[in-house]
Amino acid sequence: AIASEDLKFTLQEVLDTFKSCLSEHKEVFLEHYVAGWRGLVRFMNCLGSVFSFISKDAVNKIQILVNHLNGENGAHYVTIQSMVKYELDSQLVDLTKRGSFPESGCRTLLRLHRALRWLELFLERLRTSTEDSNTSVMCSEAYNESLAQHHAWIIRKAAGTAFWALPGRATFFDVLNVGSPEQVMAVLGDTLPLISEVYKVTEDLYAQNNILELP
Ligand code: 1Q0
Repeated sequence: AIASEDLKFTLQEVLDTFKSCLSEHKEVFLEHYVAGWRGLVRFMNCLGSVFSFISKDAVNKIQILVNHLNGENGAHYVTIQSMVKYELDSQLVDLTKRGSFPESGCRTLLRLHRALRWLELFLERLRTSTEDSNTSVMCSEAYNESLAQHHAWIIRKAAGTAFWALPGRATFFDVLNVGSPEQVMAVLGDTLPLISEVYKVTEDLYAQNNILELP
């Protein structure tokens, strides 16, 4: 296929990537986690330039994690579990205030993890939506229930403004590139449980290690 085909986003593909995140022992492979986010960012880029301040931050965080993965201590970054253990054991994480380790894997991944909760809530709303549902409303409700609680006023304001630029449900489904609305619903139904599971495994890990509020 030609380049434009390769660039084409498909929801199925991204969701499959999240599927491959979990090992049989419920470890989360960082490489696949990051690949899932890459796909989401590609999708967001199709939605227009109002979202570029969001995708810039996401890309930046993805890159930080990729650098850890490809770095000399990359072997410790294969799974989120091994990353957390390594960084905490080696005291490579700022626990109470920002300082020496602004790019720790733990604090960087936590930001994406919180965004994954937004995605879960948003996709759940999409899955149960009807023809006259409003994507901007679904998106801001999901945001207010999740990420907004971790964002300063100015960011909430900017995000809220961007949400109004979201395309309507029909266009949105087209961009997802899966097929008919029924097929979109089916793919969402199959994959949401997987995203929820990745979210839950990560959440439990962070809770056990008491690192859910890293600065
Ligand atoms: C489609 C609309 C996308 C809406 C995404 C909602 C998230 C809004 C976030 C707005 C804030 C971004 C600006 C930077 C914020 C940072 O301050 C913050 C904290 O980091 P730090 O280093 O300052 O402590 N960063 C974050 O909270 C990370 C935010 C990452 C957001 C990644 C969003 C990726 C979205 C993908 C769109 C997918 C569309 C779904 C389609 C279905 C496909 C399965």
